Amino acid sequence: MKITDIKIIVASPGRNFVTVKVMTDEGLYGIGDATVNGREKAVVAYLEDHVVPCLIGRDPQRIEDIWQYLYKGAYWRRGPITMAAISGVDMALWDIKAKAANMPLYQLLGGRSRDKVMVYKHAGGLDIGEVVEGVVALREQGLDAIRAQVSIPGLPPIYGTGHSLDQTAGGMIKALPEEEVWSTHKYLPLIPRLFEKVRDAVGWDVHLLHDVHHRLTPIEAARLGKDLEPFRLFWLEDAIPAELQEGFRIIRQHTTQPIAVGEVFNTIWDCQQLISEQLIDYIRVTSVHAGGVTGLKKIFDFAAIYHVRSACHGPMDVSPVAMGCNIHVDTAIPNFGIQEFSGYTDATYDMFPRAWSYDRGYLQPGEAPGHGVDIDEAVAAKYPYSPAYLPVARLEDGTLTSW
Ligand code: CS2
Ligand code: MG
Repeated sequence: MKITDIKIIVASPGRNFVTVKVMTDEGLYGIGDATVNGREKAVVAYLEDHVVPCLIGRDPQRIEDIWQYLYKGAYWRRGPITMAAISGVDMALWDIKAKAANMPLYQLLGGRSRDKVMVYKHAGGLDIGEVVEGVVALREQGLDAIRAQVSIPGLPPIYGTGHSLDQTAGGMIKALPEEEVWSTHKYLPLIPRLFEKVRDAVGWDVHLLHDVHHRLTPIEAARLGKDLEPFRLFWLEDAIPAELQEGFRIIRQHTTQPIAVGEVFNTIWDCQQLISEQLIDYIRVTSVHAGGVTGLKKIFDFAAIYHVRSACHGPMDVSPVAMGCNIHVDTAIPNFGIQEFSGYTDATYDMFPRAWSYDRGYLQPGEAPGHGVDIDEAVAAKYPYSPAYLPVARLEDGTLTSW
């Protein structure tokens, strides 16, 4: 089998998506996701100028070899743009291989390890009462795991703290980056109060999660972890930026609160220390940003040795193609933890016909050969690229800060 052509399709049915379509001389084709939110065109250029020309004529069945060729062969290793490009190609090649085998992808990964894939969805609001209502509503919709986020009184709502259920993340995603204001001392006492009220409303038989969006220092995160212990959260996510992996030791020394991190990680090297020192409990890498099915499987297998469980990142900017790959991996691995699932716009669902399905808090990969997700190029053509950026965050005195 030979690769004859590779198309890069960019479309915005709500969020911008970069989709890779690998064609072969045997008529089989495969689909991959290569989206990096807010930097989409950098991946398109990397793919079109530097990856596609090198792959024409190669055997698409040599998935590992092509992965190594793109990773080691570039000399410039890792990084979100390179790894998204590799991820998009890798997903498409696994799709082709599983279609050629006439099997759903999870069968090639070892078969089912579970009957269904548990997801969490998000409840947000401008005040605690509104968040509680959102959590109760999701519980009624069958969710066994719910992330709760609230706006900070005295500050305008910012990304990931208020309403985040629509495609613009509550109006925080703009054609140029919005500048937001952050205050740790206003935030820290608020979150335990939020979870006290949520527990009062929905009880203890539901998993509750919280995302800090990298906004704290290690000792602040340790404080928050201790304060949240009475409410037994499933996890505290992205409490600190993770460039400094040993920062997590400080959090660990102070609290038994389970810790999750990894949505911006690209390779095993971004989390090797976090995993091998057992500084985290959930690793949140996702197929589109961590090297495709190949990269994800290697990271999760490594994590399994250290009792770290999987938790693929799955917001609206991870396309239904990557979501499909995640669900197949989630179904097959022994150390599955949870899958984030925000859902998509109707236009996004129209653009990506798929075998996977969602029902009352759980996902299924479906039984179609391959990863089961396709792209309708006629639908994609109706939704051209539209610039969209995540916000930036400043302290109240104007200092630029992490988020
Ligand atoms: C978030 C995301 O899903 C999450 O946990 O952190 O909304 C994240 O901010 C975006 O995917 C960034 O592109
Ligand atoms: Mg997050």
